Amino acid sequence: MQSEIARGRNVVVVGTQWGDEGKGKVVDWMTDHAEAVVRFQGGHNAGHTLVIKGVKTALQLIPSGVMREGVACYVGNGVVVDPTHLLSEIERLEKAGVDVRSRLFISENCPLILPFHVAVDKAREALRESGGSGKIGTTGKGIGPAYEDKVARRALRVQDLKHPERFATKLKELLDLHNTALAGYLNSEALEFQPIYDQAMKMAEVLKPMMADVGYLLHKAHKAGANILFEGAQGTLLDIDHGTYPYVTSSNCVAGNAAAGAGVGPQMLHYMLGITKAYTTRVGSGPFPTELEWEKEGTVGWHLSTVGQEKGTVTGRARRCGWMDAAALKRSMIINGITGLCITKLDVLDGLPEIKMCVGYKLNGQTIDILPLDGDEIAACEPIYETFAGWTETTFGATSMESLPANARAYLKRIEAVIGVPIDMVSTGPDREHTIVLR
Ligand code: 2SA
Ligand code: MG
Repeated sequence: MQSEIARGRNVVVVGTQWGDEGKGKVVDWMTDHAEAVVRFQGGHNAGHTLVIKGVKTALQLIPSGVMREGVACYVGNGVVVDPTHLLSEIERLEKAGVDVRSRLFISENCPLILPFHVAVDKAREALRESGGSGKIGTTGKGIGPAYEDKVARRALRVQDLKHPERFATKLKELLDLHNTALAGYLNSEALEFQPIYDQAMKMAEVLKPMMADVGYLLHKAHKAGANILFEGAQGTLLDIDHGTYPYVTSSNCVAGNAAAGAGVGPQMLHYMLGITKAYTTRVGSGPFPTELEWEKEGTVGWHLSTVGQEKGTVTGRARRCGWMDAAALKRSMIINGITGLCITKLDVLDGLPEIKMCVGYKLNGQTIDILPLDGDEIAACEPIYETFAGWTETTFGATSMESLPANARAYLKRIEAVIGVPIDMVSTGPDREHTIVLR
């Protein structure tokens, strides 16, 4: 919340569904009152779209605070960094006139994503598909394999770029390991050491001025009174522990990880802002109880997909669409300890004759009121819906609750009642100005 930030509270912004809830817009909007924005997990699999005065900017690795002059941007240790991608994102922003390097700080502890991670990610997906187990539908950016190396304690990290010999030794070992898999059961090509090494050393020179002890810098900024925003990527249902495993990403997307992934103590997290789309989308495979038919013209799903422009920011893949799932959100509220909600893309529901919200499920003849933990059970869940009358008026760009149609207000009230968390903010369009602030 902007007012929370104004009162000197640090805010953690997390997605409460399967990502693409509109976190980027909200973070950008809140940076009006923040001095720092920090990413704490994920990598350039994230796609945060910002629209400022009608101009669209897509960010992947760089925190959404970068679009506000003077805001410091931190990439915490929990983020996996592809240096090639990072440099191209910096260049793209600089070409658009945004000053990046002087205020971007990258943790020396970030694990690196290197070319073999991308090769392994893609080859594994191909194998899963041909093997019949079905692919995860990853973004193909090497995220999973990079996190695996981190957990296996053999990752190359940003700090290794400062030590050419150490980098070479570790790279040789790691490349050997991955090449064995690539040229073996992954039916792919082995990669060569020299080009990867040379490229990394070239990039090291450019990255060195941005390498930092991010946790300590954040601690000092906090002590000096700075307001800090922790910017989550993906969403709670894609969390490696709490999501719809194995159809998840490889990091913890929940608010609790903001501290560990940024390198600060949990006492620095004051307000957990959950971002929730007024309906649900999911990109990639995996169970999705409220999914509608969305590829057929004229259907409600088609409406959500086209009016909502539901396409992956990174991969351009069409996102699957469905009704809001308040029973899944309930779990999200609990795991994240959500203080307040921001409902986004309400305007996409404009013009639908009726709107549905899932409030529980039928599973094996029983009624349950929260998303189960077992993926197969989630897939077997039959949603129990409440139905609401829609509205014909436009809500696009609304800036006050009073200006919303009564039916839209009733829908929002019911969301609060079912999931037990107050709505503190509503986003009614992609621009900074398209925002209703309630607290
Ligand atoms: P990965 O690449 O290993 O993280 O993929 C694993 C699963 O996580 C999902 N995932 C995402 N879901 C929604 N949005 C994401 N970012 C992009 C966007 C995605 C895109 O903002 O649109 O452009 O396709 C994101 N990143 C990862 C992914 O679909 C897999 O289900
Ligand atoms: Mg996105």
